[in-house]
Amino acid sequence: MPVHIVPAPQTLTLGGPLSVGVAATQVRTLAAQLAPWAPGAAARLTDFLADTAAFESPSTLIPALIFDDPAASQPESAVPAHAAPAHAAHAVRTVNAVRDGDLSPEAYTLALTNTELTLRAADPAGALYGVNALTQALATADLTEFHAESAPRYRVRGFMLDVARHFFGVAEIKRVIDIASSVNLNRLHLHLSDDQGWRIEIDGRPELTKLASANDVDGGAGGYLNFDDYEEIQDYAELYGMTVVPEIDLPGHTNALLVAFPEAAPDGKPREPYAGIDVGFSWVHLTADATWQILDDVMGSLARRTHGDYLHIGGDEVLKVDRAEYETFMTRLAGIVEKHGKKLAGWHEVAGADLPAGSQVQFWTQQYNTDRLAALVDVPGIEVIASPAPHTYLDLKPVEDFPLGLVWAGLVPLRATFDWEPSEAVPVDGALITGVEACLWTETIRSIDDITTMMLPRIAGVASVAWGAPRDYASFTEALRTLGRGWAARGVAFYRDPDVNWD
Ligand code: TNX
Repeated sequence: MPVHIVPAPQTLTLGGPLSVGVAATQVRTLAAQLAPWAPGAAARLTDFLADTAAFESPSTLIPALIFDDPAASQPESAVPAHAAPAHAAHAVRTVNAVRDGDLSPEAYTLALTNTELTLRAADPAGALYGVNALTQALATADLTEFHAESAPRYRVRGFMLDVARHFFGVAEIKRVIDIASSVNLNRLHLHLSDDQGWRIEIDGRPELTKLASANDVDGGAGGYLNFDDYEEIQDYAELYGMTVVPEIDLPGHTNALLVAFPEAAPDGKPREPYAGIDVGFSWVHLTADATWQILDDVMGSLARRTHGDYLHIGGDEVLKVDRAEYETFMTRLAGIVEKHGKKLAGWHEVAGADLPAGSQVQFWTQQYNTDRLAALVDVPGIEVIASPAPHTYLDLKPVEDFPLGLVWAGLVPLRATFDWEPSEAVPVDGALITGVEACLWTETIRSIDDITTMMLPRIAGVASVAWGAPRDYASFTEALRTLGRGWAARGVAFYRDPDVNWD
């Protein structure tokens, strides 16, 4: 079997049979070469070694890796040949990680021959993606010599996690970052507020977390990210090449906000915590001073504490508000985001408001409010992020009788996440599309196992489209088969989609 990698590189040239392997000491050497300029790539290699050393039968799972005593860092000549499978008794002669300014941002090349292993990248992200490819290649049965050249099609490659319907904290979010960054995604969009709960500490507005976070869809304990948590998540995400985009959903999906601040409600009346999964029943008073003082504080706090350029202001499913009043509200909110020095992202209903250059409109469904999308082509500097539900909503069931997930936009089996073209699935001029994002809403998702079951393997399909990987479904499912062995060995829950020949 030749090499199968997800997301697949645009160019993959296969050479002759491989008579060598890569020794664990050499992986450590590679990590040491990467550490000064690509710490995330180095960390991923170190984790990979620690992980695989703990496997029950490491040389079956990672056939091209020659194991040695992890405690000793010996010269490669001292690598004990008996630890290696027959075809890889000898280690490759040299390993090189090269920072190569001629490559484009986030691109990598990776070559393994009978004499050398060479990884090239211009930046830390490219190095990480090269490492992602390397760890998959080493796990391939009957690996051959190969040379891979790869660069992303879309600049924005995202994953959204809803921590509002069910709360997930630092530990779970880090696991999500591990998975998303392993398929070369570079944006983590956190849905931080909804009817059921408010999930982020805000300077000067302690009521939000004190009064409106201790609830979830099941009426459970909920929770929120404090300032330190948020910082820790951003730092971890950045190490692995991901930027956090925080979302505060406005003006709808705001029951929790109104629990904390009834003065921002259209009728000024107190609200109870909400544990159901209906949408469209809540919105803030669109013009009251109380509303705008709160929103200025919220956006200001979030802007100061967010490392990335974007704040996501939601804007979806505001079903009972007059369209013109909604657009006036969104235009004013865009001004507040701009005042606090950030760019705006919003669900596609925000098309129609006055959006500054650089704003990102996130398309999610053909079912609502698509009439203003075609006109986006006339908005200077506007960008579109493609999240069409039938292809990217990982909270939708993959098959009818699945225990988790929703079905409102149909089923999303593995193939639907891989086999689609953004410029066809989104009703805008394809030239406006700068990104693709997978979304995991958590109405029915209650644990990290639920999260990984919905992400794996389907996130690899969306990531392949975002990367612009060649459309070879057979190679894709072969790569997943190899990855699946690793998930099983690590005890990671995943869905065994019938399209993959899982072991
Ligand atoms: C639609 S997508 C929503 C969410 C739900 C999701 C469930 C979007 C912008 N709004 O409120 O959680 O469907 O799939």
